[in-house]
Amino acid sequence: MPGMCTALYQVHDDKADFSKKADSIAVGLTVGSWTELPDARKAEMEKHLGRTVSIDVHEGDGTPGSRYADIRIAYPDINFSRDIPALLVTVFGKLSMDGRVRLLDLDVSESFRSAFPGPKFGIEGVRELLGVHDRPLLMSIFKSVIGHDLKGLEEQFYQQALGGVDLIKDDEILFENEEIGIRRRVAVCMEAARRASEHTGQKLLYAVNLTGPTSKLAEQARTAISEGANALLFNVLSYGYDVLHELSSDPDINVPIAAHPALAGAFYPSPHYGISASLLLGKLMRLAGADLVLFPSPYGSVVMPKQENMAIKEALLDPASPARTSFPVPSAGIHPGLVPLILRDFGSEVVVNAGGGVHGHPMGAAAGGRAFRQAIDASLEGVSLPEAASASGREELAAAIKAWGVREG
Ligand code: 1AE
Repeated sequence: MPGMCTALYQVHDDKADFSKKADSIAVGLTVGSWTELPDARKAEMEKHLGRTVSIDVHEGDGTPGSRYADIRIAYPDINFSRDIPALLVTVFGKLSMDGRVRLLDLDVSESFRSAFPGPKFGIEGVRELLGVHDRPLLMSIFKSVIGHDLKGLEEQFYQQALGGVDLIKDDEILFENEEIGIRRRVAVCMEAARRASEHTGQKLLYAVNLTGPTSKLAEQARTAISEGANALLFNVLSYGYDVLHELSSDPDINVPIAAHPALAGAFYPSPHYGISASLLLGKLMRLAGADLVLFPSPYGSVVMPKQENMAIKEALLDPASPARTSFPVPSAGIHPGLVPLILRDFGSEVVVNAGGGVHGHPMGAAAGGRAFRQAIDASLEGVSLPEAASASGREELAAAIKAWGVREG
């Protein structure tokens, strides 16, 4: 629809007249009131008026809570500036607190979208930086770093890198401190990456956690990059999508940005309230410029229903969007025994990501990375993990299977 952004809501109500409800949203979130306006004023306000596009009522089975409607409302672009905060406050600001209403999806107009260049690197750009085009990528999470000195951190980084991972990301709870502040951390970790690459022959991206006051983030990112940082991690939801957009469209911040989903559980899990996972962690993250997006998987320790997970993947990869695609990174409680499931559901355009599944390997973190790489290779060859693990040279995978087992489905 030209010049309109369209929101899809699910509204639960046992008795409501959903047609009235839709019109009250369309009017209430745009011109405020309509029928009471004199004709002359109506003519002036017409261009600002929201429109009910569709109402799909599901009467339910009569049990309380089973009746709902999917309601689509279109909002004229001229009502809001071309930024995500303005869009979200328009379509779901006050409404998010007004009854059992959930924002399922948003379709932005071409004009709105044109303000967002999207991911600077995307899947192809990240693959290009790493020189890896023929397999899923592997990321390891820097774990238990609080309380470590620089030396301990460097060693932990080196062990992860030695295992053949493609990316290492900071833990999202690692903030600035005297001992391992971003500048010092980047310097020693990138040196450890260089040493490890002499053994692995691989390139590696280190996604360093960008933290602190919003006004200092861009400067902090530039400092990290000047010390050699080649990727960033960002807790998007605690700062807001607009901050990600600012960082990702800053020409000086020319490294991929990985979006962490911290706080997402405050928005998506309810069937009645909040924002759907695919919009929150899929469409909006890509629009705001995330090159990689982490989210809970359907298989690990923090579980998201598979249908919602697949909807995030679709949003990140949707070819209908002109933006570069963002890498899906299903995470939390991932171990090598889950790799066949991840590849079955996500295909090759995925980053397998693990913290405990790397560091908790019985033979150490380097072996943890190798076990994952062996699991990825076996899955790509169509060989079952137990069979692959019985081959010589894959003792790391055998040990991982003994520790964590293999999930079949
Ligand atoms: C959904 C985010 C997962 C994450 O950030 C994290 O640290 C996971 O750690 P593990 O793999 O569960 O140890």
